[in-house]
Amino acid sequence: MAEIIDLRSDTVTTPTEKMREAMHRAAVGDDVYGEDPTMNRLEALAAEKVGKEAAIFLPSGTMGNQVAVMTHTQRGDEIILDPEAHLYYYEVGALAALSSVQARPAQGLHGKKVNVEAIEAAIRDKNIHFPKTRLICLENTHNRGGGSITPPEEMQKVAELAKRHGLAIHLDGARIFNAAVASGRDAREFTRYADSVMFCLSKGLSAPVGSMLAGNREFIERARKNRKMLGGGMRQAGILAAAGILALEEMIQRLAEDHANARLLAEGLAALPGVEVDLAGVETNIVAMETRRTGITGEEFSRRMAARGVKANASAPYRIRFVTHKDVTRQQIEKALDVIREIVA
Ligand code: TLP
Repeated sequence: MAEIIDLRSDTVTTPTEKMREAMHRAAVGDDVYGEDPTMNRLEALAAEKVGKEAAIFLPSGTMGNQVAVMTHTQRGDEIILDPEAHLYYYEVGALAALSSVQARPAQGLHGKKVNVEAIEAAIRDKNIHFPKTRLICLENTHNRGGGSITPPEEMQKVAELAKRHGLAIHLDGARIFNAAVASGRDAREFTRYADSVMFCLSKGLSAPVGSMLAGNREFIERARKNRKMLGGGMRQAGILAAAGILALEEMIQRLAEDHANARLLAEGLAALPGVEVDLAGVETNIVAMETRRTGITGEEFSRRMAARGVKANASAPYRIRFVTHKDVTRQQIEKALDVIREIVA
């Protein structure tokens, strides 16, 4: 079979041999009773990595985000987030369906400069007609922002605003370790400005399944109850936790390779006629390529690449998103560039 170069997402990464070995040997127990020793080890390690008191394992990042919102809010509350936030854009309307909260999108909640004024303007006062603003959601790195990093100093500004207004902050840190590695900072420098943080084990970190939600002990206790309500209480989940422990112990620093590959890809694309890449915006493992000037839609571009063995998704009518990860080599990036060169020629 011809080689497939899969740049659709870092979610496609497969577990390492060492993870499979560890899963095979994992000590397990019933995690709903809190008796799975491997899971207990993962949850403690995860909490430590992001500087929080406690953490729980969830089957997906989506469930992690939604359990967080459910735990922070009450029915009818309003939450402030970026209109491009994963929580709002890609989670099947779960905010409304599961937590009965209203989303208040505010522009510019991510990137080098956060629009603190837009957040402040979105916070409701006590007028009887208004819903209660309860929560601000941030996303770092920002998926639809092309993997952009929001520096800790910008998060701090949001945290100070939230504190003044008595609001909580949830951080969708699906790729927080990409942000940390790319900026040469500890993940805790980012997460200290959030009351709760979700991060994924099964994206760049390559575990087969799972995400973590971390926060203070009392919050995580209530989140555990909400996870159970959604059917997310798992039994011998140590099999999955074993891979998660390796994800956190061994797979973080190597994300730098994915970032170097993304840069290589971005520079190669920027040199091609017709397509456009904002090079300064490529900070981690995501590259957004605009196709409008070629006249080829994102969907059509995606089809033409797939026919030549390169997979990447359209993320807007004239945009392709490429995501680099452990299972794509530097050499494959060069090959992908050859394919794209053929298409735009
Ligand atoms: N993102 C996926 C798709 O859902 C778009 C991807 O391929 O990038 N937060 C962020 C910032 C994410 O990018 C994702 C996954 C999630 C949450 C949800 O994680 P999962 O897929 O585990 O539910």
